[in-house]
Amino acid sequence: MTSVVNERSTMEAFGPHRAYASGLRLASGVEPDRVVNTHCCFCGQQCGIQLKVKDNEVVGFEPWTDFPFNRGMLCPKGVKRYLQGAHPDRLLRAYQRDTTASSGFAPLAYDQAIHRVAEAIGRIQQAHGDDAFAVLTGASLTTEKAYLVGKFARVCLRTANIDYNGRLCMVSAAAGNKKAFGIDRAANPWEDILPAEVVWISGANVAECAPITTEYVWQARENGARIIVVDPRITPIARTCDLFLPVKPGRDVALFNGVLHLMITHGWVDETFVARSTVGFEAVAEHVRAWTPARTAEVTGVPESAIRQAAEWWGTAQTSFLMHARGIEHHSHGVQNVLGAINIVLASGRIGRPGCGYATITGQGNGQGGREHGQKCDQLPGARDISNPEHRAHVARVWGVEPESLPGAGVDAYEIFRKIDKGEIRGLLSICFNPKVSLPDNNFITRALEKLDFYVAIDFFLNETARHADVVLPGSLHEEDEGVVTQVEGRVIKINKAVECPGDARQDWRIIQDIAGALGRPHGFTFDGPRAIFDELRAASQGGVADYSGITYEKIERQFGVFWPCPSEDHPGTPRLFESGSWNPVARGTGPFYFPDGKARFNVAAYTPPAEDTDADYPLMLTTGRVVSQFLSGTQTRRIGPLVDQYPEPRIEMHPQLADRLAVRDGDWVTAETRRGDCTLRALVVTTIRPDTVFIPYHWPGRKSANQLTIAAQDPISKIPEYKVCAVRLRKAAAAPDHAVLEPQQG
Ligand SMILES: Nc1nc2c(c(=O)[nH]1)N[C@H]1C(S)=C(S)[C@@H](COP(=O)(O)OP(=O)(O)OC[C@H]3O[C@@H](n4cnc5c(=O)[nH]c(N)nc54)[C@H](O)[C@@H]3O)O[C@H]1N2
Ligand SMILES: Nc1nc2c(c(=O)[nH]1)N[C@H]1C(S)=C(S)[C@@H](COP(=O)(O)OP(=O)(O)OC[C@H]3O[C@@H](n4cnc5c(=O)[nH]c(N)nc54)[C@H](O)[C@@H]3O)O[C@H]1N2
Ligand code: SF4
Ligand SMILES: [Mo]
Repeated sequence: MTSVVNERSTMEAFGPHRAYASGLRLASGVEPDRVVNTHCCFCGQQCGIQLKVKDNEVVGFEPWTDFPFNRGMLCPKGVKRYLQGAHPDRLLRAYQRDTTASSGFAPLAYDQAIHRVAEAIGRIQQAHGDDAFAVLTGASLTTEKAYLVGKFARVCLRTANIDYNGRLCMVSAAAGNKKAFGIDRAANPWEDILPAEVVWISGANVAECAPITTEYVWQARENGARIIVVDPRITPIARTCDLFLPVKPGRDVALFNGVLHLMITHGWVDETFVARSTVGFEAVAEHVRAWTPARTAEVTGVPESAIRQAAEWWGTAQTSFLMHARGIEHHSHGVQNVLGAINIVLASGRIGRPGCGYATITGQGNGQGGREHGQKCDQLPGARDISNPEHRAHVARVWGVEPESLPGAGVDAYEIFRKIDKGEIRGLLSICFNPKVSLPDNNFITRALEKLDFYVAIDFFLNETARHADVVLPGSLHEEDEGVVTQVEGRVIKINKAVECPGDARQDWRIIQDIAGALGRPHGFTFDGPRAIFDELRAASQGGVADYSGITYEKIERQFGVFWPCPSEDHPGTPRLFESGSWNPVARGTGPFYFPDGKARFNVAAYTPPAEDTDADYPLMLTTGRVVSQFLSGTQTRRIGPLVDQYPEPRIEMHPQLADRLAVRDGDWVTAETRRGDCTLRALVVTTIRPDTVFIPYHWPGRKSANQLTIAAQDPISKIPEYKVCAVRLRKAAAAPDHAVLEPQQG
């Protein structure tokens, strides 16, 4: 099914967006009734923002200068985020699939829709078993919602098959951090960036994707720090760095191993720290012996002199901060890349002190909190392990069920689609996820969606995946509910409600509870609001690594957030992990790391080439990612006119040398082709990318979707997809593609 609920209003969003933006009811200068302190609904920076509200409508914003992380600063998305609520595409009713209706959907009373969902779940589970119904969720949800959906899957549906969109995002970093430190959280608050002598940034387009972090990096530079950036593209942050390493996509672990090799040969390893606080160094030292500068340069494509310079700056610094993001994590060996990064941090001994830090940059708004409390297929609240009997017993006690009744680990989000394809999973509930756009090789995802016996989607817009649904339930916008999220530093903060849900739309947690009620299994799903859910979550997380038990809504307001772990109400929270003496529920040895002996682990980080390397047929590397004005699958930001204006359509970024070889000029139509599919877009010719690599942002659906091209290879440990490298070939397109007709003129 390709039609949409509201064809005309969708056209308004994608077509004449300038008219939409200027014809808005929300003219600036409207006097608000009140102002609500809350946070931006988009990325993991979770900037503090004040929403101006008039008559149950968000009409604008003001900077919230007191909030310490961003001190009033916002990026273009934060400035325009208030516009989405009034969009005519907002789902105000429930709908059901109806092939006789011109839109493909017919409205349905909310209660009837809930009963249809419950009836379908019952029917599918009875015929095919509990695991035949799967749940896909998202890390833009508040922690309360994420917790509730995890509990709903395990206790109400009794299905093992729940997973979330953080599978596409944070899982390589999480797996690497757990292997090395026993905990998965940014090790330091961002203020620790400021006194660092060296800031190392690998695979993170900081200025476009973590915009506030740029300010911290620049302040460190003002203080004299040297900035090292590793990326196949000279991103905006790289334009102001001291050393740029233009790595070939998919080779970062080789680079880290090469740096460690030089640290060892030059005596730049902190041997006291290594001996006292770590285990496993010898095996890693042995492994990196082979990573000579010459071999490292050959594999990574980075000049040997630059590798030596980076190793020297890193090796001899007194303070430092290393950060990375999806550029090194979105790989079939993403966990190895992360372990390679952690190895050079541990060898330096610079962690757990002011100015000495390490972090993976969280992506989604609640990318951190959303991966701690049970929407991951192998996890229970408190970052507990679903296959650990003690962990199961604790959570079962809080939930008032028998531990044996809890299902075991399910499969990852992509595997859920493979099981749908094979007919093993017959029904699906999705909330806060748009896999038809965001999963790799997405023509396969589309085919799988059409095989489902029953699919229900909960969203506030009819996203591209939801267009395949049998029932669509109208969920809540960020500003229509309260709850906590955990931002990039590990700081738990509070989203405050600004307006009521319009029409038949409901807060997501109510919808989940309504389904549980209609299934006749309301036990544990009768909360009267997020606060009550949070109180149970605190108990469920108590004693776990991600211990939230001492966090209260009031304490968050008082302290501008509370860093977890926070084991009791009189505990202030833990801004900096791995400080000696800090509270730690796991370590019983002398060190501060989250293993029983208190020591961190070095892990051998092995290099393997990308799953699909270049060859004569597909001679170039394709990498994908983001632009500043668009967010994820674009469901929200493609409906905000001024953001669409900034970057109206995806383009294929390529170097002039490559463009010359193809006889392509900037703005020409170019077809990119991989073994999965093809995609025709305009060229963006820039000198800031490796000549052997092309880049496409992925925020668009259909024939403009980069994920028609990407490969569904996954990391064997984290199961993250390899979005950041596959083999591609390009040719100048003979004609403009069909989708060009609907597009605004360039310029
Ligand atoms: N504007 C905007 N901001 C966002 C988002 C958004 O959609 N739009 N999404 C949020 C989310 S969920 C996430 S996960 C983060 C993502 O934040 P980032 O990870 O910073 O963003 P990406 O564009 O995915 O990729 C980062 C960089 O990796 C580089 N890269 C590609 N391949 C490699 C490689 O093999 N090695 C190295 N070293 N670098 C490589 C790319 O050139 C790119 O500059 O952003 C968050 N913030
Ligand atoms: N090629 C390529 N693909 C990628 C990536 C890449 O770099 N390259 N990056 C990957 C990464 S890091 C990520 S995080 C994923 C993201 O991929 P997705 O999670 O699929 O993308 P979103 O756009 O966040 O989709 C979330 C949906 O949730 C809805 N939503 C948001 N907030 C709420 C809420 O509070 N309640 C409800 N009910 N719905 C809500 C939105 O309207 C949207 O429809 O994409 C991945 N895909
Ligand atoms: S998108 Fe991220 S950086 Fe931009 S305002 Fe929102 S939270 Fe801040
Ligand atoms: Mo992400």
